[in-house]
Amino acid sequence: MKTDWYRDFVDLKYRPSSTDLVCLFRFEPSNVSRTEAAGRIASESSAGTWTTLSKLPRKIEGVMARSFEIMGNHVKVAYPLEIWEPGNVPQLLSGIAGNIFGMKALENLRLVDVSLPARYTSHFRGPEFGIEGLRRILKVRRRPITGAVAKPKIGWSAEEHARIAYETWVGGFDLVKDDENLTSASFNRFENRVRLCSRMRDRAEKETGLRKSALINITGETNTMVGRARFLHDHGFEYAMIDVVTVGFAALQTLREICHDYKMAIHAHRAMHAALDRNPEHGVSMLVLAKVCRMIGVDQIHVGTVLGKLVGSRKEIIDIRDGITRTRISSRRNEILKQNWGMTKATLPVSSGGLHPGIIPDVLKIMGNDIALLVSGGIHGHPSGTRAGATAAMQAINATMQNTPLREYATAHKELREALEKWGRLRPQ
Ligand code: CAP
Ligand code: MG
Repeated sequence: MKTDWYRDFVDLKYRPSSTDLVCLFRFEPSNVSRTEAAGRIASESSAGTWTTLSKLPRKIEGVMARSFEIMGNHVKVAYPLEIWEPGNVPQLLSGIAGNIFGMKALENLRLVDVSLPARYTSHFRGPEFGIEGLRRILKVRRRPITGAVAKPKIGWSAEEHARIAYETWVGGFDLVKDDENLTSASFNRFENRVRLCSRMRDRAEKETGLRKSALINITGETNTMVGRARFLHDHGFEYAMIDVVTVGFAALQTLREICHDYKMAIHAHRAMHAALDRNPEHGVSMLVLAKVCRMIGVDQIHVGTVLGKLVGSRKEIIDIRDGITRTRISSRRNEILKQNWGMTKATLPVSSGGLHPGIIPDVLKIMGNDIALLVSGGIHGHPSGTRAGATAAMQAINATMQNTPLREYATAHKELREALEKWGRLRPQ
């Protein structure tokens, strides 16, 4: 007697419709055939269970996912749109990134990419501003947007923090950013920091004649974040920073609505992403996480640097960059699915982690100018201090945009010269 119906979820003749949501998985079966493994993935992530049932009405066929293309260890699965509740990211992930990752029949499983149909993405706002809008806020036309995190990560008082912010701004940077693990500490209360930074921002804007802003971390319990976003808005800040993986996508969706009401942009820090995506054989790729964040509507998100201190290959980072900035993406066998973002705005990629003036030209060569560069240790570690460090990084950007080698530019620019003397073209590990 047939005891399971996994193979009913494999249909190699099926061609997905324009409303199907399609996932690309890489899988390694442990004790079953490839075909059965592919069936199990589609089954457990849609309508199936481990055994045949005494009652299985015909209509269930309409809610079953189908593994429709098996290519070695890769499989494409098509999901009917009807099974996804409009505007519910946690529900989507409970399906396509849920129980399937714990199946004994699989040694490893990787959700490589998801193709989100227009009828699904249309229930989300997408970014409020997009890259163009962010550039308008800061009045920065062509060059990369620049920012720095106060370092050490935590320990400064709110007063000291605001002072570091001021030095960063007058050194030439557009943004200062909180670190991912700084929210509200006894020694640096969120409200104090916001108040003091807003005063320093006004002063820096007056002195430089340029727009300055901050990415202040509101991460916390959802209602706390709502209050903090309002507090930032009341102090004239255009952004709220959220650690999007640790707060969870439900909370991010709530905050996206709040930020819409306040016309604020969301800066997405991705702390904890590597717990999900670092093992290339298993887990959820950063590309998927970043696409989900674009769909919900973060305006900027960390994507990596290629050359800095944190993991991320060039190919992976370029694919993420394209996935969050382009309107149309074509499929690439076993690597990328096609995607049409329609009216969804672009999310600005943020490169951060171990950057300093000496490697800025290489990063820009890979990433292009439509990025935010966060240079933190790489300015606060400058021999002449934070302000000179920010100036040196801006000089490195100017040199790169003029196609002038850094060494040559440094002869007339002392800050850059000092930075190069300390770090050269070091690639931090
Ligand atoms: C960078 C950073 C960022 C990481 C995040 C840090 O500091 O503030 O959080 O870049 O990684 O804490 O390491 P430095 P990613 O500039 O001093 O290295 O962008 O890869 O998500
Ligand atoms: Mg950090």
